[in-house]
Amino acid sequence: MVRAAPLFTPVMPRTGKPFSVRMTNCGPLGWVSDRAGYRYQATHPVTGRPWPAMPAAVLALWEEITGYAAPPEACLVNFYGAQAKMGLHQDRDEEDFEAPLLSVSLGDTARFRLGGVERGDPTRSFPLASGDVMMLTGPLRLAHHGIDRIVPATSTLLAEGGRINLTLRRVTRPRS
Ligand code: MD6
Ligand code: FE
Repeated sequence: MVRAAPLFTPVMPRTGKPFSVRMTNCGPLGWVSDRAGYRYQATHPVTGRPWPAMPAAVLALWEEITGYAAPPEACLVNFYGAQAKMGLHQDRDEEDFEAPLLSVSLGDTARFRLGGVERGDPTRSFPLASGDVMMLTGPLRLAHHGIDRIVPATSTLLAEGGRINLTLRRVTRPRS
């Protein structure tokens, strides 16, 4: 998949500061960030090509865990080297906040931080290890969250180390 849609380095809106995490996507829509802002789009920001299809196993996992009536439209793939982290944020670029968010962690363990809907709410942190699947739904759908750090050499899944996280999202409101 990363052969068809290479990892790119997103930058922060306005400032252009690069993320430490590299990204790609699969599915009909992909999440991107550049100086113009955060958004979903149907094509890769560097190659201009449509994102590769979502693997059947990923669609099946969404169906099994979320039971949501419509399939996910975006699978964001985050790649973390040993030094990468992700600041506290909400996932709120979707139209549909009714749909859960589903994440799959692969490779080295990460220290995940979870807060509340308000930015100043208390936070707690816990490890996400390779194979962990986490759903943010209900009152946690809009909770702040981030990755404090990667714990190096905690998995042998990726030959060169690091961590991959898949985040599956429904972006548009399914029509009823
Ligand atoms: C990560 N995850 O685990 C970053 N977002 O690398 C997220 O930003 C995330 O894990 C929404 C729902 C679940 C998540
Ligand atoms: Fe997120």
